[in-house]
Amino acid sequence: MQTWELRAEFALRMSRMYGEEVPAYNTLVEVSTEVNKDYLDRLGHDAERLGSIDRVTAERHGAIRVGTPEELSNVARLFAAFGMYPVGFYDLRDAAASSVPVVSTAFRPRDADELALNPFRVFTSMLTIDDPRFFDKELRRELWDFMSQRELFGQELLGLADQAAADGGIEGREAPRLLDLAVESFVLSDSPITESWYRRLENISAVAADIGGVDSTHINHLTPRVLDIDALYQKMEARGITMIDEIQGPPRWEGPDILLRQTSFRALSEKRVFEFDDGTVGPGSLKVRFGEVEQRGIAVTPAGRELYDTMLAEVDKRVAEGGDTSRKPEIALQVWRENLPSTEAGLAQQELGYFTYAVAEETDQAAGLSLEDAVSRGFVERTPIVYEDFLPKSAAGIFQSNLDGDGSRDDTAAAVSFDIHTLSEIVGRQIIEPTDMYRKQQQDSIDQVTQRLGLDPGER
Ligand code: OOG
Ligand code: NI
Repeated sequence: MQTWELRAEFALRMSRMYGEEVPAYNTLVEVSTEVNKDYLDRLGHDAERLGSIDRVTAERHGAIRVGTPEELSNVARLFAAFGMYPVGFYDLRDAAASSVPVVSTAFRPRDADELALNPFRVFTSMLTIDDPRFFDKELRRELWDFMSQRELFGQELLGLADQAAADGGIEGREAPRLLDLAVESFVLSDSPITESWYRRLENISAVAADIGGVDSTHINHLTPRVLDIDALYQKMEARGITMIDEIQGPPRWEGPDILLRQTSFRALSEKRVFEFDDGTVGPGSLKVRFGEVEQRGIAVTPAGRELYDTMLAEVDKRVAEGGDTSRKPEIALQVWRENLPSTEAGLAQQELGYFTYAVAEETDQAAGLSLEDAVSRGFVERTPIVYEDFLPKSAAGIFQSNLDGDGSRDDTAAAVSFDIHTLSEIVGRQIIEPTDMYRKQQQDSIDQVTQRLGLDPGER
């Protein structure tokens, strides 16, 4: 099996496993498929502007959480077997109002053709044990002790993964073995959780307890992609599944969708086994795993991203001034209309969004034209580049909306600093800055059409 086939099969098996563990996930997938089909029926060919219906229907992202640099570097070894590499750095410690002591990256395919074959990605967070804002000296020592005793991925699995990564695939019976072991490592464990230890961590942060309070890791959620998240939201509520209050990210509006919109349903109670202080072992329950859905839009340039962040801040400001949070979608719509171009052409011309360009008509009449003129005269076709990554503020919102308590954070202590470089060292590979990839993809396509049609290279 080639790398991409392994990735597709891994995504499929993870989906099957998670559907057995959390049946509400299957409902979400069912409704998503319905929504996508309706959307396609309604819009026809235009529905596939941001990805073919086959890709979108199969598309998932997962989320996992690990505890130490060593565990994170093993995740990187494992996912390399599936052609998934670290992209983007997210520091959720400050993005969240409640206590979320993690830094994250996403493992995903990097090239457009690999994404088209199968775009499976996994948002991966690592506990920041040494951050004194969350954990005091004693607890840091205990956390390190606890973590050093557990093994999330066995040597056989890592060995097979290394081999698959080095060879660009794996032969014969080693493929199902690799996949079995890989999926198994994300199954919810039924070994007893030490209750007092779990609760101690939970008082500080539910996320810390989910990571450091148990002796294995598990998939936290798997997220299908929909083409119309508002329709999905309504359909889920109509089925009696309560969604979180808001859709994270950009609002619904009539112009081009940028970046990423996400929503989720609250974590469900799941049976777990506990070991209590008196030595007895018995059943209990935890609420940590939830269902999430996403709608992807156009990737934005650094200027576009700055505008997005400014618009979000402006929305928050106006909502706070008005004092009525239920008006947020309406206010956001207003802010979007005031600030964002209402067409793809506008996004491209103001260099706010990323696009690829292709020759639509072989002609010598395009010689000497600017790229924009060649587009408007129909010689060149412009296609949006889909945003393949995540948003820290939305991610924090997703984490947060699923926590029962806020936990605690001592803001007087100094943070331990992390950035894309320190996390790259931990991961054992250079984490790529998403913008670098989008920019290159756009530029390569511009260079190609410019050369083929003899456009004026100096003019946009
Ligand atoms: C990850 C939360 C972030 C997203 O889609 O932004 C996330 C987690 O809960 O572990 O999945
Ligand atoms: Ni997610």
